[in-house]
Amino acid sequence: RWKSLAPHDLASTTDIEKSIVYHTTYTLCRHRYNVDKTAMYSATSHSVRDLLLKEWNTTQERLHVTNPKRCYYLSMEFLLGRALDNALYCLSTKKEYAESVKALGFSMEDLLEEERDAALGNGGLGRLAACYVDSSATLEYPVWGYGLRFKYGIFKQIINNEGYQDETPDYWLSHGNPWELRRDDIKYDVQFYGYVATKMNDAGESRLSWEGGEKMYAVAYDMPIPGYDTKNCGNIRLWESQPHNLFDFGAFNNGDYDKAVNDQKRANNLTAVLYPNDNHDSGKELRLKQEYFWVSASLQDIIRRFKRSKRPWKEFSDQVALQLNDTHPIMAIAELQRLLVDVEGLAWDSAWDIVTKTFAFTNHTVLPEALERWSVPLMEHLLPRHMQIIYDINLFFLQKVEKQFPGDRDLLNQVSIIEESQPQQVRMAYLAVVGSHKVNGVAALHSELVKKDLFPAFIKCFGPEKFINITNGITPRRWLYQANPALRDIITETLGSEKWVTHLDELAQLKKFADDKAFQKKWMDVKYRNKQRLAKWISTNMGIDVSPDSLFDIQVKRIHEYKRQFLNILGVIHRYRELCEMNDSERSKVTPRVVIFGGKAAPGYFVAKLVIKLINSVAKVVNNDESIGDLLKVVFIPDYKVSLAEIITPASDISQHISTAGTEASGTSNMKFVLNGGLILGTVDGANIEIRDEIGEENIFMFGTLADKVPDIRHNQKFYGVLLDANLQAVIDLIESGAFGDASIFNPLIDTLTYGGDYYLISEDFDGYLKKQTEVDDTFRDKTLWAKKSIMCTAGMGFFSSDRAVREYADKIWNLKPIPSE
Ligand code: 26V
Repeated sequence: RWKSLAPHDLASTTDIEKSIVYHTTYTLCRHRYNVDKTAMYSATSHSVRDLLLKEWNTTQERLHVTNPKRCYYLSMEFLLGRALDNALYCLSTKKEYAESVKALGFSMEDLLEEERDAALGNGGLGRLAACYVDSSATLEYPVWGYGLRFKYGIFKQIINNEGYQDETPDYWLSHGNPWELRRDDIKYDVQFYGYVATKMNDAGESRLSWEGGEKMYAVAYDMPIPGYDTKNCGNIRLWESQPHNLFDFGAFNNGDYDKAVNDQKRANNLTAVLYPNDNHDSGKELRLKQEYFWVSASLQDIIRRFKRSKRPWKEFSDQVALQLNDTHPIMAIAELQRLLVDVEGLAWDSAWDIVTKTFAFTNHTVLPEALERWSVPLMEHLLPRHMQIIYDINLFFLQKVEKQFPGDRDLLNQVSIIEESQPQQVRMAYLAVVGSHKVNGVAALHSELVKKDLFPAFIKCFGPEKFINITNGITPRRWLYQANPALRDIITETLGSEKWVTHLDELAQLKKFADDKAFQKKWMDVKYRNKQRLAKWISTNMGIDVSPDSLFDIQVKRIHEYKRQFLNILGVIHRYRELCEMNDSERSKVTPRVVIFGGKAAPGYFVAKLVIKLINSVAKVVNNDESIGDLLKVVFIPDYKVSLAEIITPASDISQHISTAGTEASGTSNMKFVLNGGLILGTVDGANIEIRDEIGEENIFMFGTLADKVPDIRHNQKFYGVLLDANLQAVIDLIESGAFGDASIFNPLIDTLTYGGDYYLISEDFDGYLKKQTEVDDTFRDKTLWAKKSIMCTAGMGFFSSDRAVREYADKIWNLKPIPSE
């Protein structure tokens, strides 16, 4: 009976229209005269969600029956962006929905713009997680993401009249969220504070037990993740904190109303906001609470599922793989050990064997300030039993090391999970290495630095095989198919099929058209239209007119000193200086340029915020200098986010990825730009290196100090000071002359070049940077050559699909097989 009543597929446009009207009436309770764009977006999304939930259910049923090994991707951040367009493509029903929406009096393009970004992440790390769940769903791997349902995502950035960044909260759920499903029946207790007691278990043995303290509920919200060209549907389960006692009646009756709602307030705060730091640890108690809350709820959920299979504990790691996305979920290692020993009654060694076979750790940064450390007193206070467990993990590990390398006290200090500082600190990355069976970096160079600079002593203990590389990837669905429909269509037309969408290596076939004049023209026409689209956005939203005939030079990413947006804007000032000194005939030979910036600075990162101010001050002067006209424009696009990236990425001629060598672990926007036929101006860092190897060094502009030379240069600067490059000195002089407004405000920024050394090597790399920029200008004037390079860029990007990356994780770490949907 159930089978015959199963919901149907919305095969015809009439069915779709009916379903949309159904949702306006019964989900939104709107009369047909009262349906605006927002309501129509919502009803359409609910209709599409129905289709997804159907796939979700059949996927879960299939997994329930086959009960395969599953992988859980533990990530504090999932930077998903918008869902509707992606879902329509995955369900291959965009055309039908667009027609239906049109028949009801709306345009699909308008509706897509109504959706708020799900911005539950800071930058690359969170967006990577989003790409990986997309690929897992598409490849039919049984993978779920686990994270937190923040009420406020990454803040909204506003550029105020003075050109500074202001932040406002991102209350992304204000109009409801059709893409999530609250599961009131999936709810766990999470405990904090309290003390450790000795108790007898049923077998009469004494066990340590965590007692007292505070409890909160974790309630599950599911977000279906559609796969492309498959009936498989993935899932992200996000936890929301809720008060344990909805209301303290005792306190209320005593007239203490504040206390009565206290629990509620504390619980509501816990998952309220995403920490907006990127690559910087803040060490705040609330953050540690978030981390533990999330891993505790996730592990309870995972263990409940495992127990349903009635298998013995020793088979846990045959059934479960847990991937730790950076150090943020590392408490899961201590928590699983606690659950197995204290609650399930396993012996320490058997439990530890399970733990280390289950976890694997991805490191995403070597910057020391980004590596999490938690003070021992804080951890003892918040998680007393876990602190004991970490001490024991450390003790047993150090005993093993001592046995292996007797008397090597230096080595013991180097690998100790506890740092002997005042107060002592728990080094979370060390706990991750000791508690995992594999540790991976995210690009070839980075994985080498992880071994050489972060964990050299651990190589001695564990051998090198534990440390591997899996180069990042991006999903071609969102970052080409969806963001660049015009390019998608000519690729499909040229290759004769859409196979490339799930087999990105197919793009290599474009190489044979790289010299084809007609194809080049088509190709560059698409680029031009994408530049027009961005120019229109800039004009409409910012009132700045830029010409799509200019070279579009784009740097969009979080604002951070190591990413060197400062170098970029100093280069812009140099260009402006040169233009000012040219006569008309010289100017007529100049390649016109639009330099576009975008990205958020962490609210407490003073120097990064000053870089934004400098960019906007320079933009104001340059853009209003009539003698310069179209030869140079500077634009800072406010509130850079995933949905804006989808417009920006297809529109670059050049994008800049110019971190000091050895600092950018991988970068992923570099891949997105090149996939869309944009060339890179970059340093020999992160994934730039592998991109060069894949597309050919003649198709990328590279400059700058190599990573292995950086430490010596820094060392020498400390001794001899920094002698600024002459062109850089002239640029600084211009800023200090007041050419861009009150110069004194920029002093702290300029000081970073000289006082205590130029840590990010801006002066050292300045000359090489300017020379490459000149080469870019010259090359861009040769339209045929540029078109060829642009085609070769896209054609060489097969390797950087997140499909390839996820397969590598599944084969080298998770030991996971796809579960076909048909
Ligand atoms: C650390 C912390 C410390 C606690 C407060 C919040 C917070 C947030 C983020 C981080 C570490 C972030 C590391 C990170 O985002 N790495 C980036 O990962 C990308 C994906 O692998 C990679 O492409 C970027 O190069 C890398 O910077």
